[in-house]
Amino acid sequence: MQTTPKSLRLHIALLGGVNAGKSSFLNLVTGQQTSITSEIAGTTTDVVEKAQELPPLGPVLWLDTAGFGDESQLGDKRLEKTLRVLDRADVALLICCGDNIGPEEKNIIALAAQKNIPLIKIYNQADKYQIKADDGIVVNSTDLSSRDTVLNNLKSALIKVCPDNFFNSVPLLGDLAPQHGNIVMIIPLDYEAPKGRLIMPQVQAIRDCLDHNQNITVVKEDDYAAVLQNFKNPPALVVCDSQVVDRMVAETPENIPCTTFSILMARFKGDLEKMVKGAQMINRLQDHDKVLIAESCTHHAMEDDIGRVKIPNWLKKKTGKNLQIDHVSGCDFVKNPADYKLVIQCGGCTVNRREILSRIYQCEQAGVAITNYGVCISELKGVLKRVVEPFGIKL
Ligand SMILES: Nc1nc2c(ncn2[C@@H]2O[C@H](COP(=O)(O)OP(=O)(O)OP(=O)(O)O)[C@@H](O)[C@H]2O)c(=O)[nH]1
Ligand code: SF4
Ligand SMILES: [Mg+2]
Repeated sequence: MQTTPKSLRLHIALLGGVNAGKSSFLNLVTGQQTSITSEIAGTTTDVVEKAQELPPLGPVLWLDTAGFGDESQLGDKRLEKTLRVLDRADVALLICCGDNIGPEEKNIIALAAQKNIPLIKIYNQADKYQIKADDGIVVNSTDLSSRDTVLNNLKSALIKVCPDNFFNSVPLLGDLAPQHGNIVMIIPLDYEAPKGRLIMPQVQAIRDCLDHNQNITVVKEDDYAAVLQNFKNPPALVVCDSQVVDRMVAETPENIPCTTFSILMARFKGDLEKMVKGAQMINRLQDHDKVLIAESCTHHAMEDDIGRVKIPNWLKKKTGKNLQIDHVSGCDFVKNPADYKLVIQCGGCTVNRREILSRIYQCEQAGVAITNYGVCISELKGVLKRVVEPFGIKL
């Protein structure tokens, strides 16, 4: 954990027609040969990612893409990958040849607007073309001596358009307890727990409590009830792994707020209220309804995997219905979520907030209910009402 995880970086996509100079611009701003450039159209064939610190903005992730208007045989496949970048970009930079806004550029502007992604125009190749437009940053990407000026102009443009939540993101849990308040975390160490470490949501929760000057007690589920007895005053909050949520609720007096790590992530990474609303669909599922389980990474599934095995089994048991359950994993999401009655999204620990919001948006557009693992598990175990109370959500 020496470096900021990818998922917390501001994702900046470099978009434009083939040969506009996207990769050259990336190399200029990163000050190194990050991406291959050439005069051959279609040089960048896949998304190139590069992490960088960009003070005062903080950590960013550049996403160099294959250009629009690639006429080659693989052009459509490359474009499909570029379009997917729009599902995780926080900001888009449109790299233009001079100030030419042709059909490809207009298409990119429309796509970014549709997805609500702020866009900054970069008028590149200023040494070749006369640039009249004044609504973008004028650049010659081959002039390495201009790096500082370009970076300064870019930073001020980014600060103007950056999404508010990048600067003022909701804390993971620091706002749920007072300063110096006591927070108990219940972390089971079953065979699914990685050897010798904690998983990212747990580490992030501990860090967030320290950032908010809160005290943390970490226990295993078998010790929780006894440890609770040791508190002179009740703790301000208890957080557990979803797998033991029913036990935590049973052992936690009504006056102590409690929730799960996954529910904290559902708020931090997306929209908790919408995920809670989506979970209500579980009780309305009918025979032959299709349910999609969407995982944001391609981790190696364990024998008793939560998404592959546990949730499908609990879902079938709770509903008593004959459901068709499909899975997707990684950056891919279904083209048409309307085929499904319910989408159950994973916690999304490896992706950014915008990517989860984009999936929520696609489901909303298609009129499909979406929830996430943590919310779904709590609903399936009959304790959702209790674990969303700390967020002021009433069921
Ligand atoms: N004169 C000049 N040439 C540039 C500038 N920016 C890029 N080029 C040249 O234009 C050609 C294409 O640049 P790339 O950076 O590979 O363009 P790209 O948009 O990444 O292209 P694809 O990956 O093929 O879509 C290269 O030969 C660059 O050296 C610029 O500002 N001025
Ligand atoms: S929560 Fe999602 S992104 Fe994180 S490890 Fe699980 S499947 Fe991967
Ligand atoms: Mg390129």
